[in-house]
Amino acid sequence: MDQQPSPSAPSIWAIGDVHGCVDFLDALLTRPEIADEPECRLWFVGDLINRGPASAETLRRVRALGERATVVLGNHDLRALAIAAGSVRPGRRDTLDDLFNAPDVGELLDWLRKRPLMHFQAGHVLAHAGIHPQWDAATAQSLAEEAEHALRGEHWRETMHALHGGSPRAWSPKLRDEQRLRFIVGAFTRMRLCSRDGAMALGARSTPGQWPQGTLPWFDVPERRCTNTPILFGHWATLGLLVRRDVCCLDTGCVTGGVLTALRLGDRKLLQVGLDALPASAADALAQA
Ligand SMILES: [Mn+2]
Repeated sequence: MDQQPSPSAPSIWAIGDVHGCVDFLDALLTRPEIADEPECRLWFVGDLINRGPASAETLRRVRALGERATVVLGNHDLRALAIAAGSVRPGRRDTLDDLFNAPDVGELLDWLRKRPLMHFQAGHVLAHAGIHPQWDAATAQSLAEEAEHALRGEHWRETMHALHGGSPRAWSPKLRDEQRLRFIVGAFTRMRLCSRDGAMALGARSTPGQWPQGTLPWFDVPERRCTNTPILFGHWATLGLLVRRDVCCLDTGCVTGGVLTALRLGDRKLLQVGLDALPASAADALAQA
């Protein structure tokens, strides 16, 4: 499960937040480094949808990759599920109409809500926002499974209702019921800044240089537990590309004028596609969106 891939194993590419930008995704997947290895694996950091123009088509594209694709849930993926469950109303910045009006919306959302919150394989961890500093990989995996179970079952709409509301800032294994669920899901999908004791500052200004006093990125919290397994995450476009031994942020903001990034796990080769890699018609449509 957590072994390094053997030299003959297929490459694994971790891919940043797509946010409905299916043209960026298509351009990335046709790059020869990926297209010439049809067996390679594609790990998506979540937030496949919303904000961008083509949420339904993005979900169809990734779902069609079958076992080649591993997807973890992001906060925008959960937001679509919350809207579908009637827990929240769409806001001005949501661009999910193409998904909700799609003939296959039911299938696509059922597929989406059965994705995990965390994936641990080939000596790497994949999670949308990261791994809470007080959790080691095994603890995180077991907490992710608790929440995944609640999202996968037939009572998933009740789970979405329970997620709506304030989360405790500090983790305690004694948290129960919706407080526990909200903390777990918040850590995996929304965390950016924490205080030095590991309390999450959800909703704090997270643009570098504007962090509230006393907060720091979750991955720089002293005595963080999951440091021996590199963590691949997204969710933090203002932080942008970060490639360290222990953490890699791959959200490079393709939906806000940036690029879509892929990182190959074995040798950390980077691939990026920007507007200039798109067909002119797609670039025009995005510029007008
Ligand atoms: Mn996100």
